[in-house]
Amino acid sequence: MSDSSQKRRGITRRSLLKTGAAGAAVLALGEAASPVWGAGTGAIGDASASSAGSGAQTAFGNCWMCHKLCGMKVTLNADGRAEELHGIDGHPRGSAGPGTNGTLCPKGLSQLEKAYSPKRIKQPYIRKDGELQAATWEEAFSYAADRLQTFESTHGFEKFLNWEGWGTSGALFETLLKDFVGIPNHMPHPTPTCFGSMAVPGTLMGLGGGNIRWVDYPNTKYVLVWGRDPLETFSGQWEAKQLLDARDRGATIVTIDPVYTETAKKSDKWLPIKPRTDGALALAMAHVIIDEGLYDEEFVENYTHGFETYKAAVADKTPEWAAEKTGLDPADIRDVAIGFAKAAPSAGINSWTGLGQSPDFFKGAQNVVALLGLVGAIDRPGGQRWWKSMPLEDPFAVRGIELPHKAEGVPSTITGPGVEYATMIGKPVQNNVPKMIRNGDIRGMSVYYRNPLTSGATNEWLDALDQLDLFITIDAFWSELTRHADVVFPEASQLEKPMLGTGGHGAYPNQGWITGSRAAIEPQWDTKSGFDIVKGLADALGYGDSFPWEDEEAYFNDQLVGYGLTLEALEERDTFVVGDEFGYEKWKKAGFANGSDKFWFDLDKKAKLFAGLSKKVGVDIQSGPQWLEPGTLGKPVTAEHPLEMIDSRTVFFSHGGDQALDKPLEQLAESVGLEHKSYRGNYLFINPADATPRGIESGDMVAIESPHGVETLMAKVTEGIVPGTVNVEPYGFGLGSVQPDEEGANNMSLNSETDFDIVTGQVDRHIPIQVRKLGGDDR
Ligand SMILES: Nc1nc2c(c(=O)[nH]1)N[C@H]1C(S)=C(S)[C@@H](COP(=O)(O)OP(=O)(O)OC[C@H]3O[C@@H](n4cnc5c(=O)[nH]c(N)nc54)[C@H](O)[C@@H]3O)O[C@H]1N2
Ligand SMILES: Nc1nc2c(c(=O)[nH]1)N[C@H]1C(S)=C(S)[C@@H](COP(=O)(O)OP(=O)(O)OC[C@H]3O[C@@H](n4cnc5c(=O)[nH]c(N)nc54)[C@H](O)[C@@H]3O)O[C@H]1N2
Ligand code: SF4
Ligand SMILES: [Mo]
Repeated sequence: MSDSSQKRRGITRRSLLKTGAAGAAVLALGEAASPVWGAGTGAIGDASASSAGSGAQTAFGNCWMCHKLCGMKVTLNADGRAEELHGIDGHPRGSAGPGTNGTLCPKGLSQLEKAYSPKRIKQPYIRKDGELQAATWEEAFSYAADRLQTFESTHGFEKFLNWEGWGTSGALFETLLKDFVGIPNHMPHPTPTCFGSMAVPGTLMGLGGGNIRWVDYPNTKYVLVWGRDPLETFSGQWEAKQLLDARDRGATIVTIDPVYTETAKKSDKWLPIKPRTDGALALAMAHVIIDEGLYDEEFVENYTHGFETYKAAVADKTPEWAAEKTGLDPADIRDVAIGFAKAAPSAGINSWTGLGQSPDFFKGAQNVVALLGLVGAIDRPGGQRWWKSMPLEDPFAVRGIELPHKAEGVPSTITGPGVEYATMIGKPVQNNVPKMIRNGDIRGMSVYYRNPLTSGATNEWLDALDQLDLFITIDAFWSELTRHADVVFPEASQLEKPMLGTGGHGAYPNQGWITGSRAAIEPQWDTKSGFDIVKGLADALGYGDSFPWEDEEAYFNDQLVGYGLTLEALEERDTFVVGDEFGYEKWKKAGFANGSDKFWFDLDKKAKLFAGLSKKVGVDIQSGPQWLEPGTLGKPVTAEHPLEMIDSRTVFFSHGGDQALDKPLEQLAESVGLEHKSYRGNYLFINPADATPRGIESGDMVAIESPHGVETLMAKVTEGIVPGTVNVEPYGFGLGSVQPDEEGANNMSLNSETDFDIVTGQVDRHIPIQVRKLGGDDR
C-alpha cells in the first residue's frame, strides 16, 4: 500500500468517527420536508451505550453477509476496532418501516468474526513453478495483466469466461473485462442458478421474474408463502417483520412447503405438499375459483390473454384430483382457494427458490403465476408488488469517460440464440461450463465472490478446474476453488470498505430507497476492496486513465450526484433516504413485463418453444397451464432412489459464503439440538417413516446417494418434513466448500452436469436419492 493511500485511509477513518448519533437525528428530522425524498426517521438506537468502554466511537455500515444492505451502527473501541453492531431504526432493509426498530440477523452479527477471522485469505497469491505463492499487490496485478495478455494472443478472449457473483464491485469488474479488455462471456448472477424455472415463465406471462417474491404486506389480507421461507432467509429483515405484522393485523398466512419451516410454524395454516406437485394444487385452486365465480372478470376480460385455454385446462382439475397428486386434504385446497380469491386483489404469493430450481417447475410455476392474473392481484394494494428503485448515475458518464466497448462484435461462446452451449431460449447454462472446458472452448476464467462448486455438478467442476490455462479469483476464503486459481486477489469485507446500494423491495411498500456508508474500519490483513482490486488491475493493463477515482468513496459519490448526496451525507441521515411514491397498477400505463398490454395465461405466442420442447422430451407440452407429473422434465424417483432430496437455507449462513466462520457453525448445531456431537456440518432432515426402516436416528451419520454421487452428513429425524422427501439444510457445505475441513455434505455432488432445465438453464436441485445409515461412527 502506498504512503499516500495509507494517509488517505487514515483521514477517511478519522473523519467518519462520531461521538454518538444525536447530531444525525437533528439533521435527519430537519431534512424531512425534502421534496425528493423522505429522510430517515431519526430514531436513535442504543449505539452509544456500549461495552466498548470509554473512548468508544460510532461509525456506520451496510451489511453484506447476505447482500441485502441492512444499515448499521458500528461501535469502535478507542483503537478503532469494531466491537459491536446495531441495526438502524426505520431502515428500508433492517426494520419494518418508519418508526420501527432496526436490527441485524445472526448472519449479520457474524460480520465481526468475518472481519477479523484468521481464516481469511490474508494477502495476494500467484502461481509460480506450479505452486501458489504469496505475492505483493504490485506483483499480483502485473502477473495477472501479463497472463491476460498472453491468454489473448494464445487463445483469444472468446475462450475466457467471467463469473458474476455477489462482488460489491462486480459491475465495475465486468466493465473492465468486457469494455476495456474485450471479454464477451459473462455467466450472469443469479440466473441460471437461483430460480430460473420460476423467473422465466413469470417474465413471459407478464408478471416479471422477480415480482413473484414480494407482496404489499402492509395492505395485504392473504398471503400464500409458496416454496419460500422468509422467516429463515429474511431477505433483509423487513420482510419477515412485515409478514408477522400482517398476520397480527388479521391477514391470513398459508405456507405451502414439504417442510414445517419457521414460516410455517408462524402461519395460520401449513399445507405439507409433496415436492414438485405445486402445479396440481394451483390448477385445482383455479378450478374452485372459476367454479365459484370468484375470479376478477374485469381484469381477465380487459388485461389478460388465453383465459378460455386456462378455463378448459382446469375444468377437470378438482380438489379431489389434486389431493391425490399433492398428498393434501381436498377440503384444505378448497378453503385456501376461496380464502385467497375472496381477499383478492389484497392477496399475494410469496415464492422463490422452492418453485424455481427444477425443470419440472417450468410448468408448475406457470400454473402458480396464473392464479395472480385470475384474481387480478397484480400491482394492486395488498397484492403482488411491482417495485421501483431510485436510479444512480453512471460514474463513467459523470466523468465524461467513453467506454471502448471492445467486446462488441466478439461472439459469445456461452450464450445467444443457436449457441451450442446455451438453452433453448439462448440463456447461459452454468452446468455446461465443465463441458465447455473439456472441449477446449473455454480455457480461462475469472470468478469474483461466487463458488460454482457448491451450486451444481461438483465432480465435473473439480475435473474441469484442472484443465484451465488461466484462472483468476477475487475471494475471501480458501477452498478447492481458490486453491485451483493462478491469481488470488483477497477482498476486504464490508466493514472495511464503503458501501452503496439502491433498491425497491423493502420496508417502504410504495417507495424506492438508497442506502450507503463509508468504511467503518481499515482493510484487515493485506486485503483490498473490490474497487481497489479492479482499479489496480486496470492500471496494470494500461487503462488507469479511464479509472480516475481516487478511491471507492469518490466513485460512489459520483453515483449519488444526481441527488446532491454523498456517502457522508447519507450517514447524516442514518445511511438511507427514500424516494417518491411510485403508485399501483403501473401495467395500465407501462404494460406488462412480457412487453405486451396483456397478462398471458397461455404462452401460445411462444408456440415454437413448446413445439421444440415437446419434440426434445417426447411429451406433449402445451403452451397453456398444464399438469405434468414430476419427473417428466426432471428426474423421477425410482425403486433404487425412492426419496426426493431438496435443500434449503438457514438464518446462520448465506449460501456457501461463510462456512469458514466458527460461530455460525456452533449456532447451527445448537438450533438442531446436536451441539453435543463434535460434527459441525449440515444436516439431513428425514421423516421417521423413512428413518425408522433404515435404522436411522438423530445424530447418526448417513450416506446420501444418487446415480451420480455419494456424500455423508448427520441425520436429524423429524416429523417436520413430509415422508418421501429429505432436506439437506443448509446447502453449501462439504467438498469444495469454504469450510476448511469440508465437514458435511455438498449435495451438489449428487447433481450431474446434465441435470438442468433445458429451457431456462436452471440447475436441478430436486434429486432422487437413497439414504443409508453409516456404521460405527458415533460422533
Ligand atoms: N445446492 C444449492 N445450491 C445453490 C442454491 C440452493 O438453493 N441449493 N441456491 C442458489 C442461489 S439462489 C444463489 S443466488 C447462488 C449463490 O451462489 P454463489 O454466488 O456462489 O454465492 P456464495 O455461495 O455465497 O459464494 C461463495 C463464495 O464467495 C466467497 N466469499 C465470501 N465472502 C466474500 C467476500 O467478502 N468477498 C469475496 N470476493 N468473496 C467472498 C466464498 O469464499 C466463496 O468462494 O447459489 C445457488 N446455489
Ligand atoms: N439466511 C439466508 N438468507 C438468504 C440466502 C441465504 O443463503 N441464507 N440467500 C438469499 C437468496 S440469493 C435467495 S434466492 C433467497 C431464497 O429464499 P427462499 O426461497 O426463501 O429460500 P429457502 O429457505 O431455501 O426456501 C425454499 C423453500 O422451498 C421449499 N421447497 C423445496 N421444494 C419445494 C417444492 O417442490 N414445493 C414447495 N412448495 N416448496 C418447496 C423448501 O422446503 C424451502 O422451505 O434467500 C436469500 N436469503
Ligand atoms: S438480513 Fe442479515 S445478513 Fe442479510 S444484510 Fe441484513 S443483517 Fe446482513
Ligand atoms: Mo438466489
